[in-house]
Amino acid sequence: MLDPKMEKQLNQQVAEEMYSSNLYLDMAMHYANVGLDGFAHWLRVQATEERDHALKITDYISQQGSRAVIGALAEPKAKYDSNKVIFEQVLHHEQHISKCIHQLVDLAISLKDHATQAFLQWFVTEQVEEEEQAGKILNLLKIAGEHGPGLISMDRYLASRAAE
Ligand code: OFO
Repeated sequence: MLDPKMEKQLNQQVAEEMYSSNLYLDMAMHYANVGLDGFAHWLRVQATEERDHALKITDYISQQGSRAVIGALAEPKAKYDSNKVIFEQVLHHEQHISKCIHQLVDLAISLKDHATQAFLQWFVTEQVEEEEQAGKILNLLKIAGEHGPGLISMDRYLASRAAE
């Protein structure tokens, strides 16, 4: 059984992951609308991953004999001024998620909840990868530019992302 504080914060993280999923899905819809199908594909895969992250946490909460909750979600808010602006938001959002995960680890440590600490290590490692991926795409976008052959190459590159 989880400490009520741990249960509450894990459920908040479920909402964070579900919000991430909707945010990336909304970005995917933007790209589908402007005809950059590779960008749309990459973000759809990311949205699915985020939902999987949420379910990984709900499964853990249930496994611990506590009640997982799917709460109300805010409407995703993103700015679509340019590709650079969009992927800056992806990176900033992942940095925010990393902070949330680290706060969860801090709470697990303070509660001497070794099981939750061990469970959260997967997320700590995953966030390093997520920030790296978003940062790489942002750098490539700065090189490729917002239009022309560079952007088309980027679109092809992002289309090659395998669904996990
Ligand atoms: Fe993109 O991060 Fe989930 O955890």
